[in-house]
Amino acid sequence: MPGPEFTPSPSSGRRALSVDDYVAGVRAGDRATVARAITLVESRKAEHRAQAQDMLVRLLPHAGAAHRVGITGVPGVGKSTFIEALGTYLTGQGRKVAVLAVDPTSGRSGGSILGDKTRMTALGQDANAFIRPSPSAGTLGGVARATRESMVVVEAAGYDVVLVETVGVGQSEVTVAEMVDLFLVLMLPGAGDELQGIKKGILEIADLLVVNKADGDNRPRAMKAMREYKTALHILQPPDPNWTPRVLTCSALAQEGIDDVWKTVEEHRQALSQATVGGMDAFHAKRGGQQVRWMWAMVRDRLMTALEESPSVKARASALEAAVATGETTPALAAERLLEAFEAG
Ligand SMILES: Nc1nc2c(ncn2[C@@H]2O[C@H](COP(=O)(O)OP(=O)(O)OP(=O)(O)O)[C@@H](O)[C@H]2O)c(=O)[nH]1
Ligand SMILES: [Mg+2]
Repeated sequence: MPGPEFTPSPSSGRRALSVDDYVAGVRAGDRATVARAITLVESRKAEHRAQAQDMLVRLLPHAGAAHRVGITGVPGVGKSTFIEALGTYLTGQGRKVAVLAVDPTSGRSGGSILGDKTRMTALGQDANAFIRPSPSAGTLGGVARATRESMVVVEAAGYDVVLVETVGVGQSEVTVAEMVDLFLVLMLPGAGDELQGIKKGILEIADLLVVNKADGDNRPRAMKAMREYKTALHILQPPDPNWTPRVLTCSALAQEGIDDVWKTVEEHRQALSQATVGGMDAFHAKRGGQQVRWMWAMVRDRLMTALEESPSVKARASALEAAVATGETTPALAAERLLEAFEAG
């Protein structure tokens, strides 16, 4: 059945799937299995983690062919409307589109995308689209891990475009920019000069800015905003030396300018594929760099968790915290003691 799918646990009330079942179902593009495979990667239970990693290793050779596009913008800018327009445009071109989301604030309600089902009615019923709300795993790191691994699942299932939406809370844009090929920021018309409350850092990670709602009375203001963003981007160091960020306008509602957006995504892919970085093409170098940074991020996460859960660290932490707070000892010496306790096990 098309539309957002979610299951509380990979095996709740159903026959448990083996890794072979998952791999075969995902490779066959079976929607129900794809949904369950994503539920598996979202799980934090040790047994599920182990099964998920076995599955992912086998899916990995079949993943990687998709265009990965991150999409962000302030609330109300039109992200859902835009994803609906771009998604249906792409399925109309014969592509298969997966929509994932990174929203660490989504809690248990199933994420922002779900609440927006009304704005994604066509895409939600499109047999060639798969919409998945943000995992409600809590921390940004946990949500990002699940989304990256979900990306492997949908790509191995044959989705050749993956759109990753983020609401832009805290660090989530940077996190999403690190898992996609191109990071697209939607902007509102008419507020270009004051950067409309959007974090300025966002311009530094954008590969493509699209001023949405360029329709009706908004058109002239959208054009003006486009010029202002072009100027603003001009003075910034581009995030990728092989690509100069572009600014476009569109109307997600009227479905205008969507084709130009996609053409630009393809030009970006081509520009990176044709450039060379350290003996490989810049496109694969970018993805490779993302994977390596992600590996180290996971190492840091795991080490921090192990440290925080270490009984010997716990045993000494509060006394050392107190000693640091009252100035009895220095933070550096206390840190030394904690690490000694951790290493001693
Ligand atoms: N005129 C016009 N209105 C638009 C356009 N795109 C979206 N809207 C309207 O803007 C409002 C917000 O659109 P959404 O797509 O829900 O925006 P969003 O960014 O997903 O919002 P959040 O999910 O709350 O972050 C809706 O009323 C849309 O109909 C557009 O291109 N032109
Ligand atoms: Mg929305």
